Amino acid sequence: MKRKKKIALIFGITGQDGSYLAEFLINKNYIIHGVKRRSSSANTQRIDHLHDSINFTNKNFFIHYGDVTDSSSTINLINSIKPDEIYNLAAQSHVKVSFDIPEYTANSTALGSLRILEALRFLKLNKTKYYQASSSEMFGRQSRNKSQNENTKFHPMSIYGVSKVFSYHTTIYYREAHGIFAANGILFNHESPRRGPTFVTKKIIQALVRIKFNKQKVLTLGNLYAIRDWGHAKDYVGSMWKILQYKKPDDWVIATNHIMSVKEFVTVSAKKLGIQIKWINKGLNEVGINLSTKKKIVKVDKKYLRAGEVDFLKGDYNKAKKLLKWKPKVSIDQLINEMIDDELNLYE
Ligand code: NAP
Ligand code: G4F
Repeated sequence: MKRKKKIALIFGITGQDGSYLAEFLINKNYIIHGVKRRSSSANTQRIDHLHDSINFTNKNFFIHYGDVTDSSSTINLINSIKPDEIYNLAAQSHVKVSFDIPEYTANSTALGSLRILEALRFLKLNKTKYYQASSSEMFGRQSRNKSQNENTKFHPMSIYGVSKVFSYHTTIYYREAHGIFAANGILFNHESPRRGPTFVTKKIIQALVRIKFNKQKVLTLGNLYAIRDWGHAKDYVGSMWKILQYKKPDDWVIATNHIMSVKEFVTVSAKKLGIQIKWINKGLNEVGINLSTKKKIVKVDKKYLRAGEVDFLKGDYNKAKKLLKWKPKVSIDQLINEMIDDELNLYE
């Protein structure tokens, strides 16, 4: 007998992770429903190519308007689709922006998960599995040189981080109190050519390529000394699926355990583009000079500094490695190469 195709509902399908997850699930033969927000200009660039994909037909890919700040659309969608798996990737996901729009951030990033989980409880869909996109930003202020794992205490430093802690605990609450298969993936920073342009990796690579082609003079950054554990988004969406296939719902750190500072990321990326940077001065006066042209190409501006900063993130993903058999496949070096190549393609 032919096995029934699984149905996945992805909130946040138009984002970096949503688009890779949709590709991943297409290859696993899922029927995919994605939720997009209404916007005044196109916001589906990351998934438009999927319409031409070999495995795609109008019978297995559906996009719906919706918004996780809107309870009625959320419950109506879940009720009509009755998915086997829900991936909640929807969020106001920019940490710095959460300082400017804290209330909206809490409404989408914190209460969004509550609306979805409460819909599952209300509709008695107790077979539907729920994935929550939790974040290493929840760890917040931590001592340096110590990896964070599933037992590390949270100390969020932004309303984004606080909102993610709310969603993390809400997920566990629905699991323990209402028996829903609800799991948290605590993902460390993950990037790709599809990363939004205001996140630091994409911003750096876009600017350095523009500088190389004389389209931009200077790259202006904030804290050069923040350290992150950067992985590849394509790798990480596989862990989301594995988390929902595990025999019981649980909470999982997903990371690479390799770290790099923002400053090193600039230096390494520039070198790959044939630009040698010499760093001089300190603090807000620190600048990066292009050794061959002697021109200032990197500077610091306090407008990019954060009221609450997370200085050090390094993930210990041993639990996922042991039980989910998940490990990262793409190194930071390969990630930077891919992001640079993608950017260079625009010019060549
Ligand atoms: P992203 O590119 O910013 O995508 C966020 C998605 O959420 C977009 O599809 C966005 O729609 C959608 N969205 C925003 N507000 C919404 C709302 N009110 N209702 C419905 N959808 C809404 O983020 P990402 O990098 O793919 O990350 C995916 C998730 O993982 C996010 O929850 C993020 O917080 C979390 N996370 C990310 C990382 C990382 O390093 N990337 C690490 C840990 C956790 P538009 O396209 O219309 O904006
Ligand atoms: O690229 P970022 O904006 O990412 P951040 O704040 O770590 O958040 C990302 O990762 C989280 C997981 O830990 C996700 F939950 C979240 O959704 C998002 O995907 O900044 C990285 C670091 C920060 O310390 C920031 O202060 O880079 C520093 N930075 C320095 N100059 C800058 C800049 N960040 C940005 N965005 N822009 C700058 O000019």
